[in-house]
Amino acid sequence: MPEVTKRGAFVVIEGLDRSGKSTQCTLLLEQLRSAGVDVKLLKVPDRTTTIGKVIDSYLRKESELDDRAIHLLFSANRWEVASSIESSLRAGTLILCDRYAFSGLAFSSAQGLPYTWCRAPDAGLPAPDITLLLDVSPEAQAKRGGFGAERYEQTELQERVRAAFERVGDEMGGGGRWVVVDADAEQEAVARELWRHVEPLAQGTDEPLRRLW
Ligand code: T5A
Ligand code: NA
Repeated sequence: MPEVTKRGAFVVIEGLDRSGKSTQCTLLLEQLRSAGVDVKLLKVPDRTTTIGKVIDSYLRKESELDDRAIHLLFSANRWEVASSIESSLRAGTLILCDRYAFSGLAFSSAQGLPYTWCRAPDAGLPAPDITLLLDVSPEAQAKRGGFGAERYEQTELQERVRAAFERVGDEMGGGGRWVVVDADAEQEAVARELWRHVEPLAQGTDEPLRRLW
């Protein structure tokens, strides 16, 4: 058996609601698989776990929770998968994740919780090698199927979330680890742009796995 020298890359797709994350994750998954890459797709929140079910009920407006309580549950829902992300990466599997801690920071700080408080519970999670932020304009977002059904899907809040993502991006700095992609474009154009950034990581990376933040 060949020795595994590179670990798998950790790729995160972030963005506003309806920015096309799930659509693009599916396309990327197919493209990676047809390139022979060992890849696993994750999604946070994972609504199937015990914690995820509480989150799901809150998002569907079937229950109420304090803003801080729901923030901590979103974070706990990531910690539930942290060790399996890490072991997959070490085994050479590419992890593609639909949303991550940046959503937690952007959505909760947009609701008015202090930014540094919001960051704290995710400190120590595996850090992505690249985060691709799908940036959709409020006009394009409102036109997309299903917008408005869930709790955070209001234009004014999404504008604050968009500004919060900008702050997160500024603090993540350069180095190609945070990339803003125009998600108003057609699906195929967005997919091509994502592939341009993901392809160089498809065969793994020699970089040590970092932690947030
Ligand atoms: N949240 C999440 C927090 O507050 N804290 C946290 O820590 C985390 C992790 C649920 C909510 O939870 C919040 C953020 C969210 O408000 P979710 O389950 O990921 O998060 O739900 P959504 O983000 O709403 O995910 P969606 O699946 O609804 O949206 P996607 O995945 O961005 O968009 P997608 O691909 O489903 O596409 C939406 C529609 O647009 C069309 C699609 O066909 C579909 O109809 N579309 C396009 N149309 C035109 N042009 C394109 N390029 C298009 N791409 C897709
Ligand atoms: Na949604």
